[in-house]
Amino acid sequence: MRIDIITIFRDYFAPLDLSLMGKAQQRELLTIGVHDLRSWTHDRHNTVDDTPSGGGPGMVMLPEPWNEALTSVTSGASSADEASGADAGGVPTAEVPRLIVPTPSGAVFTQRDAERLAREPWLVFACGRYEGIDARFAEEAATRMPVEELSIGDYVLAGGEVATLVMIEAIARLLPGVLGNSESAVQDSFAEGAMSHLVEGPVYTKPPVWRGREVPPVLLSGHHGAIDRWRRDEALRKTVRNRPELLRGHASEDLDARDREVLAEEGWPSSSVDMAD
Ligand code: 6GU
Repeated sequence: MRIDIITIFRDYFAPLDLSLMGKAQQRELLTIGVHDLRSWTHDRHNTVDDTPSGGGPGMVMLPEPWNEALTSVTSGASSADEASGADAGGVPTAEVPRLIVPTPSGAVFTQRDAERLAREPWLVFACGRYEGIDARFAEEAATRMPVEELSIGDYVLAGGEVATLVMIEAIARLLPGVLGNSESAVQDSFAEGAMSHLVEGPVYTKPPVWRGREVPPVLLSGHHGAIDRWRRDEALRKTVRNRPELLRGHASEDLDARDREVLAEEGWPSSSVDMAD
């Protein structure tokens, strides 16, 4: 997968060279280019924003630098100041990328979106700051490529950079070969499948007793059936306590008799599991 990021703060993306995503890049499973929006300004002050039309607080990003940046990045040409190793280089893996515009007014990014976007060959992230990017930029881009506005949750960040890091990490760890066998993504909380409505329960390692606290004996029993059942019990308990909305409206046919027993112990009204909304 190729990812291009357009931003006025390239330094935000230094963590992409670390750990999992650094290794994915070294192994060429992922190619990331980070581009400075100001490279596509033409005035002495490298202006990227102006006052909002109609008045109001803050500043709005100008559509023209964004359009020039997107045109340049998507035609494979790199700007002069990026010759020093920042350019993703190489031939794009698709004719046209999907443009992601991170914004608190976008649709909420979920594990389903991470799974869907991990199947794309080429993504471009347009990181707005201030009060956002002039809406005509996304309209214009949409005549040339698919565009989606995405938020990472119901709170407001200072710009799209951190949200972009979050989305890229969620996507990159799903790319084939990025996670080792030992850290498979299929069992994650929220991963598609039978357990997608449950968060994961607690985990333990060595020593078996630490400061008088035991690892639950079933985990040391070697009985895989009993271990799986215990893990599901704990996942159900934690979901009721921390994320009841994940269970609410969930199809009751996915719950067995033991599930219902555990939920009842947690004080979960059995009738509400059956309310499919
Ligand atoms: Cl994508 N951007 C900003 N600025 N704030 C956010 C967000 C994005 N998602 C949640 N809050």
